[in-house]
Amino acid sequence: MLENIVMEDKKNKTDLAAFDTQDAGVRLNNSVVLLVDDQQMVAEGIRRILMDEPDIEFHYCGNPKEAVEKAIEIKPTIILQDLIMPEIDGYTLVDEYRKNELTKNIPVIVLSTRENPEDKSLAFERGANDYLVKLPDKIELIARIRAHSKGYLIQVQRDEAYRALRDLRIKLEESNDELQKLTSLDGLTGIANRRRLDEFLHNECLRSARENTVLSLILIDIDYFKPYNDNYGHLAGDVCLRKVATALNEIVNRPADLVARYGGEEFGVILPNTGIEGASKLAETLCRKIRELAIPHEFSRVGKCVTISLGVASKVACEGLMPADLIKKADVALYEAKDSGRDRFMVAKE
Ligand code: GH3
Ligand code: MG
Ligand code: MG
Repeated sequence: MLENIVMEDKKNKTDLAAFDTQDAGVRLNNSVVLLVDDQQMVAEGIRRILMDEPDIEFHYCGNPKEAVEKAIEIKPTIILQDLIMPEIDGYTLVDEYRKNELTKNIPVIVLSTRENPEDKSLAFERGANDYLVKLPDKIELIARIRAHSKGYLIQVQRDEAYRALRDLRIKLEESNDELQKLTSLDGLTGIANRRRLDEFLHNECLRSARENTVLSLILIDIDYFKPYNDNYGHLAGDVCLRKVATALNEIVNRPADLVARYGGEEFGVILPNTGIEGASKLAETLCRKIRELAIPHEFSRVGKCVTISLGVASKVACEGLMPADLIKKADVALYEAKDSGRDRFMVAKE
């Protein structure tokens, strides 16, 4: 289990490391430009401006209808967008980029022939990130491409890192839940273990005192289990323990109840909100059902099959009653059941 978590953790670290060095336009110093403009002449002009820049990769789309598709394909870090084109205008395209999950955050520089404040203001209103007049000055264009690309890539990396972290946290929570379950289960029988029983009983005692409700505990011990082990062997003993545990767990089926392995061949059943009558009735059923499993036990002095003895204790846990008191009471009752012939239950005296 722990090994799995460590492995997962290593894998996630590797995933993050792989992300750090990822290519495909996600390198902080590289810009991938997509120019969308119906005029070949403009494309040629921009291509020449950018051709000496090794960190800038240039792509051109002359058909505005294919712009979004092209952007999804080449993953630009910046889009240079012409405004006036046949059929679709530049603003409509900006809307299209923003609507698409894969292109919505890509910065867009509008390339316009007009230089009046109204046009500039409209461009920003419609979602453009920047505005340049055609054909732009070389130094200005390159500087803006780099600045916008860098900002975009930082944002992409941050989003990715957040996502990886969130996934990691979810996996860790799942592993913790799994671990929590494992630490409260008994390895041999698969039912709750002593640790879980102690914790559960402690909480239920507190609740019982708080809410003034009655709480019952049944302690169970397999009769003549030592001769069973000695004669049939330890492995057969384990199989028998598993059968008894499974049966007890199946019979006690209220969600609020707990069945746990208390020790070697001893079990505990905690019954919140259950009085002595209900607990006695259940103890009787448990005793009968285990007898009816008819697990052969030639060496029992009670009969020819495996049986159990049970001690029942019940109490409103008003202040002062500790889990140990309830256990002690149930234990005394259990030994009375043993003393008076086994294969039966006894109720603790008040
Ligand atoms: P009683 O009717 O008085 O309860 O007699 P008993 O023989 O059941 O009681 P005792 O406490 O003397 O023996 C309990 C035996 O349970 C001892 C041990 O061999 C067996 N035991 C305890 N834990 C395990 C286990 O995990 N696996 C197996 N196979 N046996 C176990
Ligand atoms: Mg015992
Ligand atoms: Mg026993």
